[in-house]
Amino acid sequence: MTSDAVLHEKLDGYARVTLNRPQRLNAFNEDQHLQLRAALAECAADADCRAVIVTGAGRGFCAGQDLSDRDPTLDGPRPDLGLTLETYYNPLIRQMRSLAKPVVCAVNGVAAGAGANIALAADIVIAARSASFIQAFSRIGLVPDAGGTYWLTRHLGEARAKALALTGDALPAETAAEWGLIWKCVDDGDLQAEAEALAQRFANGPATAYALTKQLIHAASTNSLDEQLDMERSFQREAGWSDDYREGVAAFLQKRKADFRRKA
Ligand code: T3D
Repeated sequence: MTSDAVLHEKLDGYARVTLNRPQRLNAFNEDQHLQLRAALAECAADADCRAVIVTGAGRGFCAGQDLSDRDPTLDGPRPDLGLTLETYYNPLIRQMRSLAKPVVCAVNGVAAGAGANIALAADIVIAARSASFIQAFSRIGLVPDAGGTYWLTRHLGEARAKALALTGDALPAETAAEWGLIWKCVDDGDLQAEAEALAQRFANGPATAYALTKQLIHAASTNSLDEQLDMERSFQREAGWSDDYREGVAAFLQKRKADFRRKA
């Protein structure tokens, strides 16, 4: 890998990972996939990194698969797109979901195709007012991937999921926020500052509780209430044994701000 298809900045307790192929609206080629995966793996392994921002360079967040890598009109066997998903997109989505740290996606512009669904794989999605989410797949004869049918159906319900997926129409960021597909929409000029403030807050927060909370919420959509109550009991037990709990309660009782980043 010789290009800078992904930029990885280590900041104060958190990292910013920027998709960086702006001339193609940060559409994914193999290089960008591999660099993003490597950056996220480094964030996962780095104890000083307690939250991650994913964003895009230039006027778009990500336009999904780089279609200039494909030419289905050429003679020869038809491409196996399932292989691309198996090799690149599915591991990426699983990596983002299982990262034991909050992932904030700052959607700086259009998020189309797999680009939209990669954004939705983050824990918290903040979008610039000018951004939009496009399930562009049907425009080129494909089905939503990178978790699109999962996120849309769970967050929006079948009616809106089907309409967005079948039409491929753009969903403006403001509507995405009103519908509960994303956390919030902010003025373009405020986007990066909002994402940074949130990541900084997570960097200073209780890391164990965040990691456990992510898992609980992921499990909630398929667990029964009984299963979820049992899981909460087990995870609360673990949280209660953490240094963060000790510090959180001590700080409360001493009427001071908790310092979760202190060295134990
Ligand atoms: O292996 C597999 O293929 C399976 C996996 C599939 C996953 C997928 O993501 S499939 C869906 C792929 N993505 C798309 O179909 C979206 C294609 N892009 C667009 O529809 C439009 O670009 C947008 C709606 C996203 C934005 O439109 P607009 O008018 O703001 O920008 P533009 O002028 O179309 O794009 C700007 C440049 O980016 C342009 O290059 P140029 O003409 O200035 O040299 C355009 O060609 C390039 N670009 C945008 N999207 C892609 C792209 N180049 C390659 N691949 C792209 N996906």
